[in-house]
Amino acid sequence: MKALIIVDVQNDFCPGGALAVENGDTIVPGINTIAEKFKIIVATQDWHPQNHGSFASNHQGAQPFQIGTLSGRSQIMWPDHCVQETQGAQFHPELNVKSQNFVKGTNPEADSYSGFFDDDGASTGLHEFLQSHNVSNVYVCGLATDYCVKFTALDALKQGYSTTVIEDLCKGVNMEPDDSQKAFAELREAGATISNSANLF
Ligand code: VGL
Ligand code: ZN
Repeated sequence: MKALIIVDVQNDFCPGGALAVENGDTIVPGINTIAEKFKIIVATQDWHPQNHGSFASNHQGAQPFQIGTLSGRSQIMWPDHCVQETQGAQFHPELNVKSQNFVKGTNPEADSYSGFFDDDGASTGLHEFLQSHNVSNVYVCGLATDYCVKFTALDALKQGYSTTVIEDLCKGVNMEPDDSQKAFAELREAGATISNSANLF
């Protein structure tokens, strides 16, 4: 079985949001269209408590986009984003897809770029859900290419899924201008297929 994984298409990652990805909203119509090709559709949702340790605001003296530490691991200090129950954490209003949703980043002590496992190794339930539906092939799209899309697709590969990343339906943060290109290269290296929504299957 094939499954579509829609990563973090949430208001805070779209223009006007707290951690806006340039043109992040422009992928929404394309996701709505390809969703019609899938019977199994899952969506991940960054879903942080206000005291989350990835927020610069929760570390004395830290500025957004600096590197700090969280639970002994190197951690980018992000602006507050996707706080549970806020408008910014909601899916983009034009995302018009019925999906099984999985939240991540709920433990204040661990970040979770991956939709499968947080940095402490705790499962979101996504892997178990896909297994229970006999999914062997996943197609990944969403926000952001260089963080949550990348780490979700890398974990999918590690779990043994045949993994395709839909390049035109992803947008990146690009703290460095070529971060998205580097992410696609790394994913290809790890065994992912990088594809286009126009010729998926
Ligand atoms: C993300 C940074 C922090 C993402 C989530 O969805 O790519 N990036 N939290
Ligand atoms: Zn986050």
